[in-house]
Amino acid sequence: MNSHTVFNFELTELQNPTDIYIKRLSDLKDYYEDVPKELSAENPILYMVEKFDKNNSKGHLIVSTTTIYSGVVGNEYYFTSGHYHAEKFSEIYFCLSGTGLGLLKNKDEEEVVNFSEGTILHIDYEWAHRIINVGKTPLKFMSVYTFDGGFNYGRIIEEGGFKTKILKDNDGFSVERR
Ligand code: PAN
Ligand code: ZN
Repeated sequence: MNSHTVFNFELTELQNPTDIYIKRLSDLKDYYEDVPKELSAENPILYMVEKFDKNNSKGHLIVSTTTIYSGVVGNEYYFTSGHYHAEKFSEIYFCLSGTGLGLLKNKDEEEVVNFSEGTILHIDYEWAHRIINVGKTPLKFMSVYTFDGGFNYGRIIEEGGFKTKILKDNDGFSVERR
């Protein structure tokens, strides 16, 4: 195994991931405005994360891919939880396939940016980040971030959550602010 190679573009796959996990609706139910009972019982997989975390210690980079499946919970398209980084370390997201949006939040300020195949998103460390799949196919992106940055999921909740909602609107989407 060549331990320096982490990604194969032809397969759009991480090589030898060190960790794989899935997130189901039950893990994110508090993030959605309306969770229909039937869907809650079905408990679909919303996204899957594969990580290549070679050293798991200070100073190292982590590479991961996230695949967000296509679908809605109530009227809201599937999205990642979103988080701030615990420390001042930025991140790069690279969209490999699919059609989506990035939602960025810095305290009361929120921004929506296009995030579809070919987009590279530079996420400044001050901004919480969430990706939403607004397409009919899975949206897959690569992220490159530091071990040192860490994760802070609680701060978004303390701030009252993302105020921007990405809703299904006929065949497309609409952006609403609460
Ligand atoms: C990403 C995310 C991944 C899943 O690797 O952790 O896409 O999203 P949530 O962590 O918000 O559920 C990243 O931003 N790392 O820092
Ligand atoms: Zn992050």
